[in-house]
Amino acid sequence: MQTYTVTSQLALEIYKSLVRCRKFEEKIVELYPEQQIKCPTHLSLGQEGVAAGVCAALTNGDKIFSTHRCHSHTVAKGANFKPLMAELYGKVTGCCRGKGGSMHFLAPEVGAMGASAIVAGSIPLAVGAALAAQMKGEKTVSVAFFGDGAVEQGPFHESLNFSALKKLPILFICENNGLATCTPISKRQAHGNISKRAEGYGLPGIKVDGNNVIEVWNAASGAAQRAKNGEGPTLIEALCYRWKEHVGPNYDHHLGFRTKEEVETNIKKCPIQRFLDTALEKNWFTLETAKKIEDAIQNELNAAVVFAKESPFPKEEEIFAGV
Ligand SMILES: Cc1ncc(C[n+]2csc(CCOP(=O)(O)OP(=O)(O)O)c2C)c(N)n1
Ligand SMILES: [Mg+2]
Repeated sequence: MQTYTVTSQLALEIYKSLVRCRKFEEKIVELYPEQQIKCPTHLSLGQEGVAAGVCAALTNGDKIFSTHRCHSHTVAKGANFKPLMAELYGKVTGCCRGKGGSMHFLAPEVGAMGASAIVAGSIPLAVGAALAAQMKGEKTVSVAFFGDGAVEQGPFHESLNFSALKKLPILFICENNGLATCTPISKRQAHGNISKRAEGYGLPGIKVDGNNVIEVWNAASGAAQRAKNGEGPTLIEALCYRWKEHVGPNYDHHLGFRTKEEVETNIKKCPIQRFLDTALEKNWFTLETAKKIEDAIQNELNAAVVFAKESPFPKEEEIFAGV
């Protein structure tokens, strides 16, 4: 695999992206108990390295498609906080005019084309976008984000087969957090080696450490280059860890399928802290710059919360519009 060079500018962009993902969801954890956000929210706290690493390898014209766990993907692709936060509050200023909620984020102006809560449901949409780009002769890629649970669904297999056959410009990004709801992968698949499945369909499969943002970015950069060169799709399996419960702002070790110690050990492997340590060590930027980025993002987020809370709900007469 080719190794790309990280510039200071890229490192700053990645750090900004990581912190935007993290702070957006930390804000949800803080606000959820107020019970003004009514929709269920699947948080990707701990998994941000995958979203930020992949999206850093993409251009604005590249398109991503996401899942029920779509916050970080949409934020990392460059979405404005305000319509996302308003969507969580069910407000008319939300990205789906308040009717989609947490599982249906989108920001088409930056290439975040939407999310489906049907497991594996958005993979074929990404394939369709890749086919359209190929037919139009556009030099863009399409990205399907999905979880390890989606690998057990038919659309995953059909999508890999068709994309490899047609050499479509698409990246299949599996966020393997080892869980589908509360069921570990060892109880669902005879072997959980997801990147290996690519071989059977005739495309490359790469396994990366999702806590290592640079490794994710590097693999995605190579795959995007390959796709844009007309060489076809790549499957990237990024190993990651979901810190919070399947859906909601709390921890879930009391349910008995994983221990508190396991969760704590994995939180210590935080992708953001790891990236910051590397960035400081390599002098990509200073701690002072990192703090300035964090403060600016906090202000942007606070303004989004005010915007969301002050925005009106959709009017009753538009209840059936756009659904
Ligand atoms: C077709 C379908 N079956 C079942 C569900 C219920 N469901 C929602 S999320 C989920 C688990 C998905 O696991 P995974 O794909 O690994 O994503 P993760 O939640 O770990 O990010 C299930 C079974 C659904 N939404 N769609
Ligand atoms: Mg999973």
